[in-house]
Amino acid sequence: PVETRLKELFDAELRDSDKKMTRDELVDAMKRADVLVPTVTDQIDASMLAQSGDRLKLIANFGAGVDNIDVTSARQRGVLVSNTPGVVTDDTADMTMALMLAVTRRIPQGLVEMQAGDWKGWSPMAHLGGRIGGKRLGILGMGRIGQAVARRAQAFGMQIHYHNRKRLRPDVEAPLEATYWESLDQMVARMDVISINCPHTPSTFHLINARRLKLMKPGAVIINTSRGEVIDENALTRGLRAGEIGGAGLDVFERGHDVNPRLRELPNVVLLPHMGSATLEGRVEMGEKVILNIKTFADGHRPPDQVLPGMM
Ligand code: 8YV
Repeated sequence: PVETRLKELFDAELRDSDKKMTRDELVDAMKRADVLVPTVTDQIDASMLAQSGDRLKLIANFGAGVDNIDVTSARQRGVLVSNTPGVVTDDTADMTMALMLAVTRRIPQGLVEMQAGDWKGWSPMAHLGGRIGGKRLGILGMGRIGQAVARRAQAFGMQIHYHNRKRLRPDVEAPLEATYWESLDQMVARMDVISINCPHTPSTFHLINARRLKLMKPGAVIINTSRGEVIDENALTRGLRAGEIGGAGLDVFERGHDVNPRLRELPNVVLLPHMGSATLEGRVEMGEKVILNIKTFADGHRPPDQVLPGMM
């Protein structure tokens, strides 16, 4: 569908979406194309841009996060960058809640028990998890997705707290009844659940490091549907193994799909293969956004979702 539209509209060379392109293949594509459509697994760095020649004019990222692209180098070379914001918001926020409930209500444990045919029947003290209603949720990054998580969590009866580069405007914050924490340390120390919803940038890399993980309340849970690099994954694994952290729900990892094997062994951890935005509807809308960005650019205007250096 999106592929057919791309072919109809442009002289498009389609890739095999299941196959990761090598660095050389990407550079080769960048040399031959006016527009490149990378996904989260395609790293476009400064040296690749330098090798790409003068033809490439737009990198229309298939995804909201642009940490796979060196946006500053692209800008310096006059290559525009666009992304697909908005259309991944609700799906990613839904998955954040799904992970939160999966960890706190022990859904995978129940599933495994049922699949193994091990269920011996109902008993009052079996399968007990923790209730999220009434608990404090600390959202790190109160952008579109963070706010969508806040709205959902509020409906579940959670108390909403957040840390962000800046406090939300009252007209946005008021309906959310969210408490702003200027100090991330102070927020981390007081939350029952922490949700990572900020982009990965040089200033958010390992924002949740060993020191901050140690500040977490005993038994608190951390959820990440943003980018793995925001958490020091080794330190998180140590904290979970030591029982200092109550649990984790992770959709993203520090080294892409190379997941720390120790994380996989932990009972209080739910891992998902980066599927936060993976709905059919969402993927179609992402494709439409990419097409709109390319079409607008081809018509001589700035793409509506242009990303500038420092914007994320
Ligand atoms: C996508 C995402 O699956 O939008 C993002 O930033 O991480 C996901 O929605 C991925 O980026 C596709 O390239």
